[in-house]
Amino acid sequence: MPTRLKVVVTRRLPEPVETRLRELFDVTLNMTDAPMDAEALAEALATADVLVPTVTDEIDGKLLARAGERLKLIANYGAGFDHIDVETARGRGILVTNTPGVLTEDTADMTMALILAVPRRIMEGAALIQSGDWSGWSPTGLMGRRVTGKRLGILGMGRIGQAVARRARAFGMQIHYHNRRRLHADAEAALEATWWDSLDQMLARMDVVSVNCPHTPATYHLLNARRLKLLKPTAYIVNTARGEIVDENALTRMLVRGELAGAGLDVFEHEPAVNPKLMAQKNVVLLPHMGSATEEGRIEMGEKVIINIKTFADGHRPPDQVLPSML
Ligand code: 8YV
Repeated sequence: MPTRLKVVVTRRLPEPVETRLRELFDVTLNMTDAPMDAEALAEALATADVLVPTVTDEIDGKLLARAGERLKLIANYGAGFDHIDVETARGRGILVTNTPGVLTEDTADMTMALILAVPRRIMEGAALIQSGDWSGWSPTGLMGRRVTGKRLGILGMGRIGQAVARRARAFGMQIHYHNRRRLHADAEAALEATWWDSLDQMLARMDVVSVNCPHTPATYHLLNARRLKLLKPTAYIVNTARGEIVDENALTRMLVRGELAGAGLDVFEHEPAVNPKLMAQKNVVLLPHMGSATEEGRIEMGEKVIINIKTFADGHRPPDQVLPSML
Protein backbone atom coordinates (compact mmCIF):
# COMPACT_ATOMS: atom_id res chain seq x y z
CA MET A 1 0.00 0.00 0.00
CA PRO A 2 1.42 3.44 -0.89
CA THR A 3 2.29 5.80 2.00
CA ARG A 4 -0.35 8.31 0.97
CA LEU A 5 -3.62 6.58 0.23
CA LYS A 6 -5.34 7.49 -3.01
CA VAL A 7 -8.80 8.63 -1.96
CA VAL A 8 -11.58 9.58 -4.40
CA VAL A 9 -14.49 11.65 -3.06
CA THR A 10 -17.59 11.59 -5.27
CA ARG A 11 -19.24 14.89 -4.20
CA ARG A 12 -18.24 18.24 -2.73
CA LEU A 13 -17.91 18.08 1.07
CA PRO A 14 -17.77 20.99 3.56
CA GLU A 15 -14.58 23.01 3.11
CA PRO A 16 -12.87 22.01 6.42
CA VAL A 17 -13.42 18.35 5.53
CA GLU A 18 -11.92 18.73 2.05
CA THR A 19 -8.95 20.66 3.49
CA ARG A 20 -8.20 17.92 6.04
CA LEU A 21 -8.59 15.21 3.38
CA ARG A 22 -6.06 17.08 1.22
CA GLU A 23 -3.61 17.26 4.11
CA LEU A 24 -3.83 13.57 4.88
CA PHE A 25 -4.31 11.78 1.58
CA ASP A 26 -3.64 11.86 -2.14
CA VAL A 27 -7.22 12.95 -2.66
CA THR A 28 -9.27 13.56 -5.80
CA LEU A 29 -12.16 15.90 -5.05
CA ASN A 30 -15.20 16.54 -7.22
CA MET A 31 -15.09 20.32 -7.57
CA THR A 32 -18.22 20.43 -9.76
CA ASP A 33 -20.34 18.51 -7.23
CA ALA A 34 -22.16 16.88 -10.17
CA PRO A 35 -23.06 13.28 -9.28
CA MET A 36 -20.66 10.88 -11.02
CA ASP A 37 -22.17 8.56 -13.63
CA ALA A 38 -21.57 4.80 -13.60
CA GLU A 39 -18.50 5.11 -15.87
CA ALA A 40 -16.88 7.75 -13.66
CA LEU A 41 -17.61 5.66 -10.56
CA ALA A 42 -16.15 2.56 -12.23
CA GLU A 43 -13.01 4.53 -13.07
CA ALA A 44 -12.75 5.71 -9.44
CA LEU A 45 -13.24 2.17 -8.13
CA ALA A 46 -10.57 0.92 -10.53
CA THR A 47 -7.90 3.42 -9.50
CA ALA A 48 -8.46 4.38 -5.85
CA ASP A 49 -7.44 2.79 -2.54
CA VAL A 50 -10.46 4.36 -0.86
CA LEU A 51 -13.76 5.61 -2.29
CA VAL A 52 -15.85 8.15 -0.36
CA PRO A 53 -19.35 7.98 -1.85
CA THR A 54 -22.66 9.48 -0.73
CA VAL A 55 -26.29 8.45 -0.94
CA THR A 56 -26.41 9.63 -4.58
CA ASP A 57 -23.91 6.95 -5.73
CA GLU A 58 -25.32 3.52 -6.51
CA ILE A 59 -22.42 1.15 -5.77
CA ASP A 60 -23.93 -2.14 -6.94
CA GLY A 61 -22.43 -5.58 -7.61
CA LYS A 62 -21.91 -4.82 -11.31
CA LEU A 63 -19.84 -1.77 -10.47
CA LEU A 64 -17.93 -3.55 -7.72
CA ALA A 65 -16.98 -6.27 -10.21
CA ARG A 66 -14.92 -3.56 -11.95
CA ALA A 67 -13.11 -2.50 -8.74
CA GLY A 68 -9.32 -2.56 -8.93
CA GLU A 69 -7.02 -4.70 -6.80
CA ARG A 70 -6.03 -1.68 -4.72
CA LEU A 71 -9.54 -0.69 -3.63
CA LYS A 72 -9.74 -1.73 0.01
CA LEU A 73 -12.23 0.62 1.66
CA ILE A 74 -15.51 2.33 0.82
CA ALA A 75 -15.87 5.03 3.49
CA ASN A 76 -19.43 6.21 2.99
CA TYR A 77 -20.30 9.82 3.83
CA GLY A 78 -23.66 9.12 5.50
CA ALA A 79 -25.30 6.73 7.93
CA GLY A 80 -27.53 4.82 5.52
CA PHE A 81 -25.67 2.36 3.30
CA ASP A 82 -28.51 0.87 1.26
CA HIS A 83 -26.92 2.26 -1.92
CA ILE A 84 -23.87 0.01 -1.46
CA ASP A 85 -23.82 -3.76 -2.11
CA VAL A 86 -22.06 -4.54 1.18
CA GLU A 87 -22.17 -8.29 0.63
CA THR A 88 -20.42 -8.17 -2.75
CA ALA A 89 -17.89 -5.71 -1.34
CA ARG A 90 -17.15 -8.08 1.54
CA GLY A 91 -16.76 -10.96 -0.90
CA ARG A 92 -14.10 -8.94 -2.70
CA GLY A 93 -12.29 -8.03 0.53
CA ILE A 94 -13.46 -4.40 0.45
CA LEU A 95 -14.43 -2.90 3.84
CA VAL A 96 -17.42 -0.58 4.05
CA THR A 97 -17.89 2.07 6.76
CA ASN A 98 -20.58 4.67 7.48
CA THR A 99 -21.07 7.72 9.77
CA PRO A 100 -23.60 6.83 12.47
CA GLY A 101 -24.38 8.93 15.53
CA VAL A 102 -23.42 12.39 14.31
CA LEU A 103 -26.64 13.04 12.40
CA THR A 104 -29.06 11.61 14.98
CA GLU A 105 -30.16 14.85 16.63
CA ASP A 106 -30.39 16.86 13.38
CA THR A 107 -32.51 14.19 11.70
CA ALA A 108 -34.72 13.91 14.78
CA ASP A 109 -35.18 17.71 14.77
CA MET A 110 -36.32 17.59 11.16
CA THR A 111 -38.68 14.72 11.96
CA MET A 112 -40.22 16.71 14.80
CA ALA A 113 -40.48 19.76 12.55
CA LEU A 114 -42.54 17.67 10.08
CA ILE A 115 -44.65 16.17 12.88
CA LEU A 116 -45.60 19.74 13.79
CA ALA A 117 -45.67 21.30 10.31
CA VAL A 118 -48.16 18.95 8.66
CA PRO A 119 -50.98 18.82 11.25
CA ARG A 120 -50.57 22.56 12.01
CA ARG A 121 -50.55 23.49 8.28
CA ILE A 122 -47.46 25.68 8.64
CA MET A 123 -46.58 25.64 4.92
CA GLU A 124 -50.12 26.64 3.91
CA GLY A 125 -50.06 29.52 6.40
CA ALA A 126 -46.67 30.74 5.21
CA ALA A 127 -47.77 30.48 1.56
CA LEU A 128 -50.91 32.50 2.30
CA ILE A 129 -48.87 35.38 3.76
CA GLN A 130 -46.35 35.31 0.93
CA SER A 131 -49.12 35.31 -1.70
CA GLY A 132 -50.27 38.68 -0.34
CA ASP A 133 -53.85 37.33 -0.15
CA TRP A 134 -54.23 37.14 3.63
CA SER A 135 -57.37 39.10 4.49
CA GLY A 136 -56.92 38.82 8.27
CA TRP A 137 -57.61 36.53 11.18
CA SER A 138 -60.70 34.35 11.17
CA PRO A 139 -62.02 31.96 13.83
CA THR A 140 -62.03 29.06 11.36
CA GLY A 141 -58.99 30.04 9.30
CA LEU A 142 -56.37 27.36 8.65
CA MET A 143 -57.46 25.08 11.45
CA GLY A 144 -55.18 22.10 11.82
CA ARG A 145 -55.06 19.24 14.31
CA ARG A 146 -53.60 19.31 17.83
CA VAL A 147 -50.36 17.39 18.36
CA THR A 148 -50.36 17.25 22.17
CA GLY A 149 -51.98 14.07 23.51
CA LYS A 150 -51.82 12.26 20.17
CA ARG A 151 -50.34 8.80 19.64
CA LEU A 152 -47.06 8.73 17.76
CA GLY A 153 -46.06 5.37 16.29
CA ILE A 154 -42.31 5.20 15.60
CA LEU A 155 -41.28 2.61 13.05
CA GLY A 156 -37.67 1.74 13.90
CA MET A 157 -36.49 2.57 17.42
CA GLY A 158 -32.75 2.94 16.85
CA ARG A 159 -30.74 6.07 17.64
CA ILE A 160 -32.89 8.39 15.51
CA GLY A 161 -36.21 6.80 16.55
CA GLN A 162 -35.33 7.27 20.22
CA ALA A 163 -34.24 10.88 19.62
CA VAL A 164 -37.62 11.50 17.95
CA ALA A 165 -39.38 9.88 20.93
CA ARG A 166 -37.57 12.20 23.39
CA ARG A 167 -38.69 15.25 21.44
CA ALA A 168 -42.26 14.05 20.96
CA ARG A 169 -42.56 13.32 24.71
CA ALA A 170 -41.73 16.97 25.38
CA PHE A 171 -44.63 17.91 23.08
CA GLY A 172 -46.99 15.72 25.13
CA MET A 173 -47.33 12.94 22.58
CA GLN A 174 -47.82 9.30 23.61
CA ILE A 175 -44.95 7.20 22.34
CA HIS A 176 -45.53 3.85 20.63
CA TYR A 177 -43.02 1.91 18.59
CA HIS A 178 -42.45 -1.12 16.44
CA ASN A 179 -38.93 -2.49 16.26
CA ARG A 180 -37.53 -5.93 15.51
CA ARG A 181 -36.07 -5.99 19.00
CA ARG A 182 -37.85 -4.55 22.01
CA LEU A 183 -35.89 -1.83 23.83
CA HIS A 184 -34.27 -2.56 27.16
CA ALA A 185 -36.85 -2.04 29.94
CA ASP A 186 -34.98 1.02 31.29
CA ALA A 187 -34.91 2.76 27.90
CA GLU A 188 -38.60 1.96 27.36
CA ALA A 189 -39.52 3.31 30.80
CA ALA A 190 -37.49 6.51 30.28
CA LEU A 191 -39.41 7.23 27.07
CA GLU A 192 -42.70 5.91 28.49
CA ALA A 193 -42.88 4.03 25.22
CA THR A 194 -45.24 1.20 24.34
CA TRP A 195 -43.79 -1.60 22.19
CA TRP A 196 -45.95 -3.23 19.54
CA ASP A 197 -44.89 -6.67 18.36
CA SER A 198 -47.41 -6.36 15.51
CA LEU A 199 -46.80 -3.47 13.13
CA ASP A 200 -50.28 -3.91 11.65
CA GLN A 201 -51.95 -3.51 15.03
CA MET A 202 -49.87 -0.45 15.87
CA LEU A 203 -50.61 1.28 12.56
CA ALA A 204 -54.37 0.97 13.02
CA ARG A 205 -54.23 2.87 16.29
CA MET A 206 -51.81 5.76 15.62
CA ASP A 207 -52.46 9.45 14.96
CA VAL A 208 -48.98 10.06 13.53
CA VAL A 209 -46.57 7.45 12.15
CA SER A 210 -42.87 8.32 11.85
CA VAL A 211 -40.59 6.15 9.71
CA ASN A 212 -37.13 5.93 11.28
CA CYS A 213 -35.81 2.49 10.30
CA PRO A 214 -33.05 1.79 7.76
CA HIS A 215 -33.91 0.64 4.25
CA THR A 216 -33.02 -3.05 3.97
CA PRO A 217 -34.50 -5.92 1.92
CA ALA A 218 -36.78 -6.55 4.94
CA THR A 219 -38.07 -2.96 5.13
CA TYR A 220 -38.53 -2.30 1.39
CA HIS A 221 -42.21 -1.20 1.04
CA LEU A 222 -42.83 -2.14 4.66
CA LEU A 223 -45.58 0.45 4.43
CA ASN A 224 -47.21 -1.04 1.33
CA ALA A 225 -50.74 -0.37 0.10
CA ARG A 226 -52.23 -2.98 2.45
CA ARG A 227 -50.54 -1.56 5.55
CA LEU A 228 -51.20 2.07 4.62
CA LYS A 229 -54.89 1.18 4.45
CA LEU A 230 -54.74 0.13 8.11
CA LEU A 231 -54.07 3.75 9.10
CA LYS A 232 -56.94 5.89 10.34
CA PRO A 233 -58.12 8.45 7.74
CA THR A 234 -57.17 11.13 10.30
CA ALA A 235 -53.58 9.86 10.56
CA TYR A 236 -50.45 11.61 9.36
CA ILE A 237 -47.29 9.94 8.09
CA VAL A 238 -43.76 11.33 8.35
CA ASN A 239 -40.69 9.81 6.68
CA THR A 240 -37.14 11.05 7.21
CA ALA A 241 -35.50 7.63 6.67
CA ARG A 242 -35.64 6.29 3.12
CA GLY A 243 -38.32 6.66 0.46
CA GLU A 244 -38.20 2.97 -0.44
CA ILE A 245 -39.75 1.99 2.92
CA VAL A 246 -43.10 3.51 1.88
CA ASP A 247 -44.91 2.65 -1.37
CA GLU A 248 -44.95 6.24 -2.66
CA ASN A 249 -47.60 5.62 -5.32
CA ALA A 250 -49.95 3.92 -2.86
CA LEU A 251 -49.41 6.75 -0.36
CA THR A 252 -50.08 9.35 -3.07
CA ARG A 253 -53.30 7.59 -4.14
CA MET A 254 -54.56 7.62 -0.56
CA LEU A 255 -53.72 11.29 -0.07
CA VAL A 256 -55.45 12.22 -3.33
CA ARG A 257 -58.57 10.29 -2.26
CA GLY A 258 -58.55 11.88 1.19
CA GLU A 259 -57.94 8.53 2.91
CA LEU A 260 -55.11 10.00 5.01
CA ALA A 261 -54.84 13.39 6.73
CA GLY A 262 -51.40 14.32 5.40
CA ALA A 263 -47.73 13.47 4.97
CA GLY A 264 -44.36 15.03 5.79
CA LEU A 265 -41.63 13.54 3.62
CA ASP A 266 -37.92 14.31 3.51
CA VAL A 267 -37.12 11.29 1.35
CA PHE A 268 -38.61 9.77 -1.81
CA GLU A 269 -38.61 6.42 -3.53
CA HIS A 270 -36.92 7.59 -6.73
CA GLU A 271 -34.94 10.68 -5.66
CA PRO A 272 -34.68 13.29 -6.99
CA ALA A 273 -37.94 12.44 -8.80
CA VAL A 274 -41.12 13.00 -6.80
CA ASN A 275 -44.56 11.77 -7.83
CA PRO A 276 -46.18 14.90 -9.43
CA LYS A 277 -49.54 14.05 -7.85
CA LEU A 278 -47.85 14.08 -4.45
CA MET A 279 -46.34 17.49 -5.22
CA ALA A 280 -49.79 18.83 -6.08
CA GLN A 281 -51.27 17.89 -2.69
CA LYS A 282 -51.95 20.66 -0.16
CA ASN A 283 -51.72 18.49 2.95
CA VAL A 284 -48.08 17.53 2.46
CA VAL A 285 -44.73 19.02 3.40
CA LEU A 286 -42.07 17.75 1.01
CA LEU A 287 -38.40 18.41 1.70
CA PRO A 288 -35.32 17.69 -0.47
CA HIS A 289 -33.60 15.06 1.74
CA MET A 290 -32.22 17.65 4.17
CA GLY A 291 -32.66 15.88 7.52
CA SER A 292 -28.95 15.94 8.33
CA ALA A 293 -28.18 19.19 6.52
CA THR A 294 -26.56 21.29 9.26
CA GLU A 295 -23.05 22.71 8.96
CA GLU A 296 -22.10 21.04 12.24
CA GLY A 297 -23.52 17.66 11.26
CA ARG A 298 -21.99 17.59 7.79
CA ILE A 299 -18.54 18.49 9.21
CA GLU A 300 -18.84 15.78 11.87
CA MET A 301 -19.82 13.28 9.16
CA GLY A 302 -16.59 14.22 7.36
CA GLU A 303 -14.59 13.77 10.55
CA LYS A 304 -16.05 10.29 10.93
CA VAL A 305 -15.08 9.45 7.35
CA ILE A 306 -11.51 10.61 8.05
CA ILE A 307 -11.28 8.61 11.30
CA ASN A 308 -12.49 5.51 9.48
CA ILE A 309 -9.89 5.93 6.71
CA LYS A 310 -7.05 6.80 9.12
CA THR A 311 -7.81 3.86 11.43
CA PHE A 312 -7.90 1.54 8.45
CA ALA A 313 -4.65 3.00 7.07
CA ASP A 314 -2.99 2.40 10.46
CA GLY A 315 -3.87 -1.28 10.22
CA HIS A 316 -6.82 -1.30 12.62
CA ARG A 317 -10.48 -2.14 12.20
CA PRO A 318 -12.31 1.13 11.39
CA PRO A 319 -14.81 2.07 14.13
CA ASP A 320 -17.84 2.24 11.84
CA GLN A 321 -17.48 -0.89 9.73
CA VAL A 322 -20.81 -2.15 8.38
CA LEU A 323 -21.48 -5.81 7.67
CA PRO A 324 -24.04 -7.65 5.52
CA SER A 325 -25.47 -9.10 8.77
CA MET A 326 -26.54 -5.54 9.74
CA LEU A 327 -29.03 -5.52 6.86
C1 8YV B 1 -27.10 12.05 4.35
C2 8YV B 1 -28.76 10.28 5.04
O1 8YV B 1 -27.08 13.39 4.12
O2 8YV B 1 -26.86 9.64 6.29
C3 8YV B 1 -27.87 9.30 5.72
O3 8YV B 1 -28.21 8.10 5.67
O4 8YV B 1 -29.78 9.94 4.62
C4 8YV B 1 -28.47 11.72 4.86
O5 8YV B 1 -28.83 12.40 6.01
C5 8YV B 1 -26.72 11.32 3.12
O6 8YV B 1 -26.92 9.97 3.23
C6 8YV B 1 -25.28 11.55 2.78
O7 8YV B 1 -24.77 10.56 1.95
